[in-house]
Amino acid sequence: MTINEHIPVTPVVRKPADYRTDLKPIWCPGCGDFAVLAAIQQALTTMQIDPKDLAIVSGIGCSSRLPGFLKAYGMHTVHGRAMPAAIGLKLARPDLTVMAVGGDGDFFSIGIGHLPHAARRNLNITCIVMDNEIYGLTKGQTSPTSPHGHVTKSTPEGNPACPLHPLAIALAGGATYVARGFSSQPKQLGELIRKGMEHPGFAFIHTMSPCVTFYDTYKLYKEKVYSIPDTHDPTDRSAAMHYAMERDRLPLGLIYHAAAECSAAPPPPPQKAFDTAAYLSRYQA
Ligand SMILES: Cc1ncc(C[n+]2csc(CCOP(=O)(O)OP(=O)(O)O)c2C)c(N)n1
Ligand code: SF4
Ligand SMILES: [Mg+2]
Repeated sequence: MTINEHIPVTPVVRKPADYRTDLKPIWCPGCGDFAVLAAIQQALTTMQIDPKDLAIVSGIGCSSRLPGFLKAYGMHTVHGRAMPAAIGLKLARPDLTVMAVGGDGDFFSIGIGHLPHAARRNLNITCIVMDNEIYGLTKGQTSPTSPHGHVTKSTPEGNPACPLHPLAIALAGGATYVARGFSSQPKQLGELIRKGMEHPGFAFIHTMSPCVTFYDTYKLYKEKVYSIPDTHDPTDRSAAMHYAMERDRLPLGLIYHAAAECSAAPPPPPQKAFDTAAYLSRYQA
């Protein structure tokens, strides 16, 4: 018996505030991203994740400032590249819980090529999009989720294009967990994020997160949102696609969750040791 066995060990119990850094968000008062930050803190607290085991990666945008406000490893990368940076990080450090966060411009405009590939590889990454249907940071240009006809500085005659369907893109790519939350319902959002983090494959959480300064959609969203009924079978991808394609209403909750046997990322194929000399010989004249 050692001396240490007589010393009672008090387990560390982390509270939501323990996950916050001293950096104060410079988001506009009322920005939906505050609620997303709080929902992530709620999920981390429920899971009691140790900040040293967590990495949060973002692109560029108001929403992409989020990693700075949370105690974790953080990477504030370049516009549209949160996902490739998160993929590289996850491959290099599979022991870390990895989250990729950012805005609709970041994930669906310049960065759209990366999302379906991360989804089809089913890497164990939680992707949280804060969708305000506008470019907030650059002062209110039309984004790929802005409504048809929307008048902004970049579309003074009205947006000529129709918005894309973020949930459908994630589903079509093969994401094994797909959900939607709303900043005005942070408790539900926190639960959806927690379940996404616990999911062993690629989790996509679409958050309706209004920009009060350039496109205040709180009232509009409150009229459009509804809860996905309990009768929905989340393992049914066709039924999930039906919810994903809705435009006039905004279904909230768990849309798709692959059956357990399809959830986990596939194991990598067996690797041979890399033969540098043989590889370089291919380039010899
Ligand atoms: C390569 C590149 N192109 C354009 C920009 C300018 N830019 C910065 S953030 C942004 C869009 C931000 O919109 P979104 O991702 O929706 O984030 P939000 O600010 O709305 O949260 C743009 C176009 C940039 N930083 N880098
Ligand atoms: S400009 Fe919009 S998105 Fe950016 S912090 Fe302000 S309210 Fe939020
Ligand atoms: Mg945006």
